[in-house]
Order: sequence, then structure tokens, then C-alpha cells
Amino acid sequence: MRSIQDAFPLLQSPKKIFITTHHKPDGDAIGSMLGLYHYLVKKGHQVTPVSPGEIPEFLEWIPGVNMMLNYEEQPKESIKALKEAELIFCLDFNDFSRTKHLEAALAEATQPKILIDHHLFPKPVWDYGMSIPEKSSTCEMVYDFINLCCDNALIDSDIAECLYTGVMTDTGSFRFPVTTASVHSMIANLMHHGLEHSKIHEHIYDSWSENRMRFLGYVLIEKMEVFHKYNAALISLSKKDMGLFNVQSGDSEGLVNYPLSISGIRFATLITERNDEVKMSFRSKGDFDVSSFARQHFDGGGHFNASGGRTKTSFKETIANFKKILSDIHPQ
Ligand SMILES: [Mn+2]
Repeated sequence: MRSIQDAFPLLQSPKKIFITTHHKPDGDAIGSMLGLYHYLVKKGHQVTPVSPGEIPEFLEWIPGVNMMLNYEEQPKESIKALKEAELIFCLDFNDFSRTKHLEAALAEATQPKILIDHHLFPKPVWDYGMSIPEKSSTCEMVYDFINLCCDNALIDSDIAECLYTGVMTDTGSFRFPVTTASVHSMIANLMHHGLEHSKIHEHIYDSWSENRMRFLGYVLIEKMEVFHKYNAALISLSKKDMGLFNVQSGDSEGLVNYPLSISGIRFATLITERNDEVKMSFRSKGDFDVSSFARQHFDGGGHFNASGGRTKTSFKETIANFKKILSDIHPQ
């Protein structure tokens, strides 16, 4: 993969540009995609942002969300945009398979592909890009990209709100160790460009439905197992659980983080039963590497302290297998 600066000549004249991100997009995925969208439009490009699937309700307010296509609802328009594009940006994922439905179309596309991402071990399928696992978020990297293009002055409140959303959500509201001095400098700069940060906290954290709050209560009482001798905890949610309290897509977002607030717990896992697979999320504090853990045992990967995986075995078998691995590796 060549450096992203090598792609700058391609952006000198107006281009048709396709941007996408990972399936089940989170705040960083949508924030980076739409932050980059607003910037590229300001530069005179014709840009189509495409989410591989539905976006969670807590992001429905984000500037530019109505310009975005959802592949699951608009597959024809999405593929048309991809075919007509002269350039493809891929944000916040490291392997085409993370886009699920778009995997084949992206693999076949012959246009130059540009990656901006902070996950470990990107596949060697991009022509240009930035892959920096030490970065807090892809949104921080989009900010760096705008600065590399010497366009800091173009940042407006729309771009600022999008980028802030991803940095805030990927850093656990600026508390994870990836929150460097550069992250704080970036936020200060966004505030000089019109960011009203408390509005975004309200949109994301204080916009729960009553059902979602009650679902959280149920999960913590009924569905969380704590293994103090392994400094670990597990939340497992069956399809039946996901049907309770009228839970919406996105309502299980962030559940995996709760056990880490228990004193001594340094490794938390969420196992969710889906229609076609069992999905796993891992979070850790300190030096337990959940990216390797996910790669070794559950066909996954991600970041050192936050990763995901999946299995094709049944929900019950996955839980049993997870517990066996936990007792074998005995994390401290
Ligand atoms: Mn991210």
C-alpha cells in the first residue's frame, strides 16, 4: 500500500468518489465516513457515502445522514455508485469481508482504493492509505488527512460534529489510553471551528428509550456472569433475549463495556446469538491483548483492547467453548 500522500494528485480535479465503512457501523464508522464526505464535497467532488447496512438509532441525527445510502435498503443505487466512482475510500475496517454484502463488489472494483483505518493487520488490498493502529479512531485520522491536505480552514461545524462523534465513542469519552495529547488538541481545534460538544454527548448518551434502559437492567442482573478468579466477565444474549423489551438494533451497543467498571475486572466478553452466526465482542484493560485472543480462538481481530469475533457453532456451544478457553488461558 502506497502512502496516502501519493493519492493526492488523484484529488486535484473533481472526481466521483465512493466512501464506505464496516457493517454494523458504530460512531467512528459513520462519523469518519460523513466527516470525510462533507470535506470532499467542499473540495468540489461528487461523493456517495454508503453504509453496508442499517445505522443505529443513536446516530440518526448526524449531519449528512440523509445523503447516505444503506446497501441493505438500496442495493442497486449503492452498486451503481460504486461502479460509477473513480475513487473508493474505505474507512474504519481492514478487510473487505467486514463490509459483509459489499465484499465481492469491492474485491472486483478496479478503481484506486484508499484506506483510512486504525485496526491491526490490514489486508494488502488497498492501493493507497493510512493504517495506524495507535490512533484513537478513524475520525482522528480523517482529521489528520484534512490537515495533510492543508485544509484545516475548511473544517466547519458539520465536519467537526461528525469527527467528534467517532473520537468520543472510540475513546470511551476520552478515557481509554489511546486518548493522546493530539486527540485533545484536535478537539480544541474542532471547538474553534464551531463544535458544540455537549450537544453530541446528549444525542449519543442521553437519548435512550425507556426500553433500552430496562433492557440494560435486565442484562446486568440476569445475563452477566463474573469470574473474579480470571478477572473476567461474560454477558451472553440469545435471540430470545434480543426480542425482549422491544430491543432495537444498536441497543446492545456498549453493553460489553459495563463489566469493566467492576473493580478488578480486566476482560469483558459479550456473546450475541444472530440468525446466521454467533457474534462476540471483547474488551480489556491493561495488557491483555484481545485482538490476538479474537484472532486465535474466534475468527476475529481488531484492536489490542477492543476486538470482535464470530463462530458458526451454536450459541450454547460458543459459551461453553469460551468458558473452557478462559479456564485454560487463565487471564490475570
Ligand atoms: Mn474505529
